[in-house]
Amino acid sequence: MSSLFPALTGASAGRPALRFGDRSLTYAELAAATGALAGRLAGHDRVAVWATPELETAVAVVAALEAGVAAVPLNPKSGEKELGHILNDSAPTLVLVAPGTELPSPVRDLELVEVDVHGTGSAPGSEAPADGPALVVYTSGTTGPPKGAVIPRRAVATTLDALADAWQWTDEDVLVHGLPLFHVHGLVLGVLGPLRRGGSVRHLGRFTTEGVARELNDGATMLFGVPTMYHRIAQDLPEQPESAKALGRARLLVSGSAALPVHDHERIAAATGRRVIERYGMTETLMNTSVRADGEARAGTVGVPLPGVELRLVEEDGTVVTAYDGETVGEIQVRGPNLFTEYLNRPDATAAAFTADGWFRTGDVAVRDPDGYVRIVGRMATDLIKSGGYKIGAGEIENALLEHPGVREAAVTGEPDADLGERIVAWIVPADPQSPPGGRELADHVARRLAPHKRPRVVRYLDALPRNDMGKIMKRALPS
Ligand code: MCA
Ligand code: AMP
Repeated sequence: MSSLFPALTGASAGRPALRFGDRSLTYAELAAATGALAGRLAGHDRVAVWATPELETAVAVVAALEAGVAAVPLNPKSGEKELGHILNDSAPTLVLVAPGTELPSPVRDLELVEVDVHGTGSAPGSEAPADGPALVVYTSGTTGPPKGAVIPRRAVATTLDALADAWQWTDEDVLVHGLPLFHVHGLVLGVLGPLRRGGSVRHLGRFTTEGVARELNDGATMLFGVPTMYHRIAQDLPEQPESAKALGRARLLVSGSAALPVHDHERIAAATGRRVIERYGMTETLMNTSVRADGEARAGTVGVPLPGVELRLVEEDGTVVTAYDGETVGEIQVRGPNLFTEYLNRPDATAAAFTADGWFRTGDVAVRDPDGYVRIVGRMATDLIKSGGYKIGAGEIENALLEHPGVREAAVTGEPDADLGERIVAWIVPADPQSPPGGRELADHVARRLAPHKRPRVVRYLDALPRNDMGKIMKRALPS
């Protein structure tokens, strides 16, 4: 029996597992397809997955997990520089793709294996160890290229079981979402979650309010989204009374990856009669806290620690906060079986991420209400930007901008944005003040090298960047 996905070998054979557009697989079909592919993958160490929002991505990742092989999901929109870094760092031995996919260099140089979603076979019988790697997911830091968080099989299993407890998530649930499949939210929670429960997922390919409403009217019970998606739903509902009714029918509306503004919470509650609940997680920790299905859905909070997760708040001087007063602020530190094991090839970064007594430093700053509800109030690093639910490091974009011949100096900041949460702003000192590079050109430059979601949405030109006596850029002194 599969330890991560019991339903693959259980009594669920004829039940629907996955649906992407008009293509779907039952558990029996999924078991056959992943079994065949797992046989092909056995003996490999790490494989890449070209993570388009398609059936093939789900089959590829489940097959790798069944084979005990670590999967590295790749953003199909990543630019050459970002892909080059991830492939160099993770060194996959092959890449799994949907048939007919045109791959850009440098992925083209890998051995390519097309995923057959109608394949038949059975997975190798041996079980991989619980602390073995399941996924390597790349996540941005404040400076330098993204780091590969190695997520063990144990973390995937425990986080999904903790969420099942918090959300009363069962095999009766049908999840709808339109999240990308190369991050934890869309892949681990949004695909592996329903499959671990023996329930099903319907992926929209692309998020729209209408698509969500259609599925909720047709038997879906839960919705997962980032705040930008809920913001867009809140904007659409006044003109879409039918969508409001459909959302009102959902058993659970869950938001995460960034804070959902209270205004959007309230607009959705007013239009649908249902409250969105928030959960809080990170690539490195999977899920830490959540509002429980049977708890109070209080806007502006991320609920209580999940079963098995130890959470503490620590002040800047190292004092552990003991107060539950809704006021005393500290960094969230966590411990538990939900954590990653390391940043791949980065022992320095791994060591820096933990305290001496083994707590992971999240960098998120919070207070705790008297009943234990956690309220995130900020982030320690101003150089981390959350835009559309994506974590984006300012340093990475600055480096890309500095590679443009028209840029002499560059600084990147995040600015509040009603739709994206934060938007990326590039402050540029042009090489030639008479003909500065255009905003569109710089956005395309970053999108081509890194990824479209990392492109600056606003470009501002300066004669010089504000610097302190040591020559360090003072971002707080940039004109707002
Ligand atoms: C625009 N596009 C471009 C360019 N400009 N492409 C190339 N070059 C350019 N210069 C394309 C974009 O790729 C996109 O394509 C389309 O134009 C629209 O772009 P944009 O406005 O940026 O995007 P959007 O469609 O408005 O996206 C909003 C979104 C998205 C759907 C909310 O931001 C999103 O999917 N966010 C989810 C992030 C996420 O899952 N985070 C989880 C990580 P196309 O439309 O074809 O894509 S956090 C996590 O995992 C932790 C554990 C947690 O707690 O959850
Ligand atoms: P990532 O590394 O992309 O997985 O993003 C993790 C970060 O997203 C966390 O450190 C938080 O800053 C943020 N985050 C995730 N969920 C929430 C939430 N519900 N509310 C506020 N911030 C969140």
